[in-house]
Amino acid sequence: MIRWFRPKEPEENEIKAEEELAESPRPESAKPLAETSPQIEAEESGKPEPEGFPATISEAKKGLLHRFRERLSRTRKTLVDGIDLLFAKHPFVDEAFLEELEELLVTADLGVETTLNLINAMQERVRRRELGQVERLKAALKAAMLEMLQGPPPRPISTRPWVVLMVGVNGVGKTTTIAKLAHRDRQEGRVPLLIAADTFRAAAAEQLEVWGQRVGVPVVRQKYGADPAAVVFDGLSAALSRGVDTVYIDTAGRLHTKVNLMEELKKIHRTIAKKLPGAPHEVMLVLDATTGQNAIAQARMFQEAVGVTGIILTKLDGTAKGGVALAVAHETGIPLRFLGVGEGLDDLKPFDAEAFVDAILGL
Ligand SMILES: Nc1nc2c(ncn2[C@@H]2O[C@H](COP(=O)(O)OP(=O)(O)O)[C@@H](O)[C@H]2O)c(=O)[nH]1
Ligand SMILES: [Mg+2]
Repeated sequence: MIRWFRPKEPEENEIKAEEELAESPRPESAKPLAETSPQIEAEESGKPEPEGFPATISEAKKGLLHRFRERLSRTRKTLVDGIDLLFAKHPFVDEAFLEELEELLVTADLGVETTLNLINAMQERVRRRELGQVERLKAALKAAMLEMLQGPPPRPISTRPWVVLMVGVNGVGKTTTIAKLAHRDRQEGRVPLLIAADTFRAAAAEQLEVWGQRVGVPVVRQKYGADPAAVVFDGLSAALSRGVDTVYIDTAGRLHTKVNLMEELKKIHRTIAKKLPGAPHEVMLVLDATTGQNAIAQARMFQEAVGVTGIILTKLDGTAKGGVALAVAHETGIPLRFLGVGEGLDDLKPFDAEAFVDAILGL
């Protein structure tokens, strides 16, 4: 069953969707849309950018960055207040200081292995007495953290349809994150389609449908209890015939039947590859930051079963456990792709190592 959801203003969005699919230049008749977009206006008129226009864009970016930092405030508070306290207690950054810093990093859920790695990176500089001030210590921590977060850049969306298989245990935010990704696609001019392959819970497909309605994208589903691989097969047929740009496949995450879940995911994976050679283009593992170190165990389990290519860490808002991002990246070697910082459609941020480290260290 395919349900096509119309966005609130069907006409305008429909024009947009057609345009987004077409590779030919924007038709004249579509001009009304351009009038609402300062960027298109500036390009089409050939006039120099109006004064103040770049400021508007950077203002918007600043606003987003500000919100991102706000959402990470609990992790930042733990680290920054903790570091300040260490400086108040110790006259020098020495071994005793580092021992306490180690404890602090573990408290912010960086995990033992990742913490030790960071502390080792700092030790040499302590010997050279390079870290006497709080700003220097933070700069050294930042450099060591950035090194840990180095990974391959995300694969650009290079083929149509670009198929993303979303995996993760129950409650981590898979369905919500799919809605956020679809919303992002629409904003960037791509046409997504969603497949409800979590047929295990009756409410799961409905939840995806509600999101589909809200975002204005089609959702392919079957009845409760259907074979998820069959739903995926149907969904991909619809995606191909419709010529959409991106496909997000929502899957079940019940953990108490771990073996079955992994077998089911493998079967879904095989079905996708058979139907569309080269797909899935991303296997995206969703992890909940509030679960702390358990997230790493989950990553290993899914990695073994279906070969994860990217991680989305959710619920970084309102937790002091944001350091788990470093542990996950460092201990699994799987690159972080996006961070979830709230329940709203706009609360998903592409992972930017520097912005993240600055936000948690208060730089
Ligand atoms: N605070 C917060 N809540 C989130 C975030 N992502 C998802 N959630 C919430 O987590 C709950 C479970 O999400 P859901 O998408 O149903 O998880 P699923 O079982 O993996 O599909 C929902 O209440 C979401 O609103 C996030 O980044 N921040
Ligand atoms: Mg779900």
